[in-house]
Amino acid sequence: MGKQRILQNMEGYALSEFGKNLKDCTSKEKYIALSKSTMQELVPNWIKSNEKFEGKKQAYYLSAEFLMGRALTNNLINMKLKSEVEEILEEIDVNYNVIEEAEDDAGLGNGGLGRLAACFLDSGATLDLPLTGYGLRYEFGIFKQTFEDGFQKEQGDNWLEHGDPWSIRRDDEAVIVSFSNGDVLAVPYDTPIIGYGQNTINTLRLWKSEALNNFDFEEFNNQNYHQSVKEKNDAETISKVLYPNDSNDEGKKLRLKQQYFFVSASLQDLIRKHKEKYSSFDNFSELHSIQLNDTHPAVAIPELMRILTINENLSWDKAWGIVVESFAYTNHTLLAEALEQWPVHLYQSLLPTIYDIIVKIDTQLKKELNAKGIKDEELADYEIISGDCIKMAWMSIYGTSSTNGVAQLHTNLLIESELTKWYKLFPERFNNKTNGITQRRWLLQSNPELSNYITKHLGNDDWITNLTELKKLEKLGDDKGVLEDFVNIKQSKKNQLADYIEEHEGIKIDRNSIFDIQIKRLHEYKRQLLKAFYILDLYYRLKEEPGFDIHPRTFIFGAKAAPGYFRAKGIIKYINEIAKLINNDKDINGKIKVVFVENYRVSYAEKLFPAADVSEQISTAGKEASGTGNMKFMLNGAPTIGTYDGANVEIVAEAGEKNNFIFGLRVEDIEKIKDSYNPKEEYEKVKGLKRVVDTLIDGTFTDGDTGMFAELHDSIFKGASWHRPDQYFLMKDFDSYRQAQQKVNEAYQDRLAWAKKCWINMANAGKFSSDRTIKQYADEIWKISKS
Ligand code: GL9
Repeated sequence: MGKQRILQNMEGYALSEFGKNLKDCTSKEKYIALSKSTMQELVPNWIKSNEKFEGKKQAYYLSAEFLMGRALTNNLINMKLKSEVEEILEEIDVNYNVIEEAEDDAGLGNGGLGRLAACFLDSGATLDLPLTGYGLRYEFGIFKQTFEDGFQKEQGDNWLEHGDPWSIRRDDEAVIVSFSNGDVLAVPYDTPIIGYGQNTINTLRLWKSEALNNFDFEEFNNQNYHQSVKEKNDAETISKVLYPNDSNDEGKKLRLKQQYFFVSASLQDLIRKHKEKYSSFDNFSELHSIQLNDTHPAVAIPELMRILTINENLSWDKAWGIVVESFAYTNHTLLAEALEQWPVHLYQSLLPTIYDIIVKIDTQLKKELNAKGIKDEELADYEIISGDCIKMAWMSIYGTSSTNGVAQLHTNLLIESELTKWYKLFPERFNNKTNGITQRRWLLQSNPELSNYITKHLGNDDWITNLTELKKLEKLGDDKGVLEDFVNIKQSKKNQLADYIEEHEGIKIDRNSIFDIQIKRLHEYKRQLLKAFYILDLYYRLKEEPGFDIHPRTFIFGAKAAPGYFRAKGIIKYINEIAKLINNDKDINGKIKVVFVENYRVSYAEKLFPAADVSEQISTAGKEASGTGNMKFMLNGAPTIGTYDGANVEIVAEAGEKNNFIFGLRVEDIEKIKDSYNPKEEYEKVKGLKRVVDTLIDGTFTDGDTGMFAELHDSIFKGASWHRPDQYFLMKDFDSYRQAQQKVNEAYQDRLAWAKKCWINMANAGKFSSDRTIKQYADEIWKISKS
């Protein structure tokens, strides 16, 4: 590929779009010119790639969230163009990093579930599999977070302000989506998903909502200016903003509109393409496999029934067979508050036809259950429409041929407890697909230093598309020279992060301290508050216990709290108060520092994971379905301090218990104690615990009279109508966590022994490539194959 051509394209774009010479463009404009010029290079291959899958079975990933992050570097790497582009830019005196940083994250997701979808697309294209993503093109992604006096504030994320150079609008493929109160237009925007090596380029198709008529001239003439643009505004509201809830179902009408909007548009798209080629639907499920990413797109089940029976005149039974064969469902959580249940009246008023179909599905289910010998009294346990609620999880299991959990422990819990009844009905439908992450973004892109070192020692870069190759490095874990190099690489990533934190958070951190990092959404079950208590205890001991000493530590947090989640916001404020106290206390000599980074997001994560010494995965056992951050730390060589939860279990099984720091109650322990658990006992008994917990109410810190801290205190001792006191067992796990942290401190003293633990974690991360996960989906659920 001609360097000259990329540069020429950039110059041309700068002139025609910005009316400037390239050299006079802002960094943002240069970023756009470079991205557009890259698009010109890849689009011919994209078109070819689409053609090669024609007539073959394809898979479709329906998801309300795709947390893509930045595209430029990822695309250049996958096109194997990155170093060439760096050289081109150098020639015109432009620093690539400045251009890279000019790109806004595409933050169209909340956390793990949305980022998983992004990793899956990368793996699908790299494995040369026909996998298309379908979702919503939110105008505003996950909010921008700032801290004001330690409180989280949210700002709108206007990521499209300067346009998105990576997507192409396709007006010719727009479809109409009908609601009871009118029709809206769904316009697709296509983004190329470039497989590593560029042999396959798949598509992420995101729908934007628009009005059929943007402007009512008659209303305008009658001076009703609001009315004249009302249809436009109402329609555009649907894809305006991502709901910022993590694992919490809000049950809002606009959210239901979003779900139906993108699901209906996507299915109409598939049906139209199918009908262009075939005159019947007999082969529809042989050519399409549609994965439902949680229950968010579960309305696809009645929607496809509607299209097939009403629009296409198929019999109910025939249509039902196609639906069940075509769909598969992934469950991502056991948290009760996340299980979607829609009020019947919302469906009735907004989607009456769909509601009638759900009633029929429910009636059919009950007949089927009766036929299987299940008595009328027991039907309530299964019914999809239950009182005034529609249970989306039940519909998703009944209307698909596969239900999977996202880590072995999670799948076991689904089968043994939450979904036992369903498992007994349809055992063949249940399966596990342990999550994974793409090594292209989470190692090759974010940690080029370690990537080069790995490639050097393996003698090739096969690991980029076959991560289990890393296992061959395990035997170097006793080579002192290797371990020293490894420590130096980690140090350089720590230095880079320290520079970035100094610049962006205004905090100087000790580069030789242990970088102990917890980055994930803020949620009580993830127990950031447990870590806060531990840090405070450490601080008091350092101040008061003569002779108590530790290796310096920097505790780094990154987390957004859902804007309406009062307790989560209280925890952020509390940690920021602790940070203020500790970071300003000269007595402790900088031994510990606490940094809560602002606006944690994918592009920040890329700087944090490679620099970590310790990975914090401390959720209450049984609550974190899988976790995927845990895998990103492991791949970059950080041991886990964590509970036996989610994929932590599998991480430890791969890398060895002795190379990680496992603590706390297990699922079985919690089962045994939960009915008689009294947090007060632990609080009184465990040395130092009272002192730290009391700071929530004794005036040590101020919450600005919001009552946040007292409420956190109540969450531990009082409970509420919806939960028991200390439902996440912070008091019970505190001492065990503290002991595990003490072991981390001791283990770190022996630098080479520590480096070996890190090395073995990295060498055993192969299983956690999303390439492995996607291969399993492709072989076992979708039944799709390479071109
Ligand atoms: C989640 C689980 O909580 C995570 O444990 C899991 O790793 C991911 C991906 O399977 O799914 N389920 C869920 O609702 N979220 C998850 O992260 N929440 C968000 O992504 C907001």
